[in-house]
Amino acid sequence: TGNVFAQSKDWKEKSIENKEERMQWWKNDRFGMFIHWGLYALPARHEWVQQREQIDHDTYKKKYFDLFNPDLYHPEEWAAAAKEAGMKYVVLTAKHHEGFCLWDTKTSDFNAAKTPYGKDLIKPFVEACRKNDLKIGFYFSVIDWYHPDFLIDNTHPLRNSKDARSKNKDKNMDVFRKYLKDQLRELLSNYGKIDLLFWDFSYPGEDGKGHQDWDSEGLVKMARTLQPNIIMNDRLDLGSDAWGWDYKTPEQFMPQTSPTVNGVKVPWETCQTFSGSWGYHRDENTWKSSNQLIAMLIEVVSKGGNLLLNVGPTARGNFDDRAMERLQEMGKWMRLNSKAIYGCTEAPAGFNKPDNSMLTYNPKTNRLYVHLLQYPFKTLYLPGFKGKVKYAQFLHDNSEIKYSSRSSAKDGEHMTITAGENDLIVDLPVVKPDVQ
Ligand code: JFZ
Repeated sequence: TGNVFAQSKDWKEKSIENKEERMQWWKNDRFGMFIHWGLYALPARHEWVQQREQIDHDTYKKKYFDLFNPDLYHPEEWAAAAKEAGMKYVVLTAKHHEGFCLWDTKTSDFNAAKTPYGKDLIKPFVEACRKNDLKIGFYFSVIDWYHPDFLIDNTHPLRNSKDARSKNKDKNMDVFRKYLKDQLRELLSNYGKIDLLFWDFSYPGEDGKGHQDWDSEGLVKMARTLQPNIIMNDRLDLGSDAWGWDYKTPEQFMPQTSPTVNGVKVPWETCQTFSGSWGYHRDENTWKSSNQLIAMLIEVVSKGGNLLLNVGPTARGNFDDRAMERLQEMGKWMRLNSKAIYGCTEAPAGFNKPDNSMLTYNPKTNRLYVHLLQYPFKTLYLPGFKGKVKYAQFLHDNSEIKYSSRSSAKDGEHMTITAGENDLIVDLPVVKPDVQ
């Protein structure tokens, strides 16, 4: 059976039509975990270390591939940590720019099964996520420093080698494009349902690479064919073509307001790190505090976006304590406050936020959440409040909070309060409840 008309439709058209529906879970869930894991966990000084230090492939392989043996790799622990933090999806680097594949691929020997570890790392990861009801995403780098047909440009470890550059003329990017497709086919055929693809990344221009170099259109078409409901980010250089991506991914960057394309707000996600680099970095001393990370999550949702927060597992395969501590703190906050995150988005136009606060809003339940970044003394003003309030309460214990508005106050009430005509006046306890 099936709708013959629908089946005969152009895949691009179908992909645009289904977008709203396939994006539902993602727009609801709001909070996911990014995992950057590869050979760069061994040097432990940034995932671009091979490029930064201009290390040739053989040296890189001898030092790191030949020693890769993550004896503490238990993806159930990763999944449990994500779940406890309140995250709903996990995106793992199946392959980063270094070209090392975490799965047992037929396309290359530069993969986990050929290291001393000797096994596919993706399969147990996928199983652990499914067991924990986490949606599954693969990050896939179209930049590949390992493949011999990848034309050397400025993103490459050998960018300054005249000898290496001179070999560009003998390279065939057709072979490379086929390689990408063969890898994608494996990833999207051998591990069951995959919910999300994070493409990374295009840099069109002189000495750059863009959609023609990757055959982005062919990649998207293949993904849609193998996994009809998969959702994808926007890093394949497909411009504003609506079939080419589902959401925007500003990088370690908090937009002032929701990003737009042709004047229309689009789904967006900011990916962020704990400490700056994405791969495990032993000596980085720039870790954000748990409170900063919680505020970041609130801010993202208050602007209608998603947060993909990154962990870089160590070369042994575990999350280090600094990461675990932050995930646990976020989980603690989420246990009491996740209602103000899941299913929420920015407040409707006309709702102004009080000083030192952020607003999130659930359009289904029609609830407005006021996040007090700094607890005010006794009185909270919601200026020019447009809504009608039925009830106000704290989120952590559902205890009632009294409120009034000037228009409802009788003469003489609120004598000492100077409030605008429609301001909502909320009476908070002087002592801040002892929760985050
Ligand atoms: C890329 C990677 O190079 C990096 O290692 C990490 O994986 C990150 C998530 O993605 O970095 C980017 C990609 C895109 C932009 C900036 C950094 N961008 O569009 O500005």
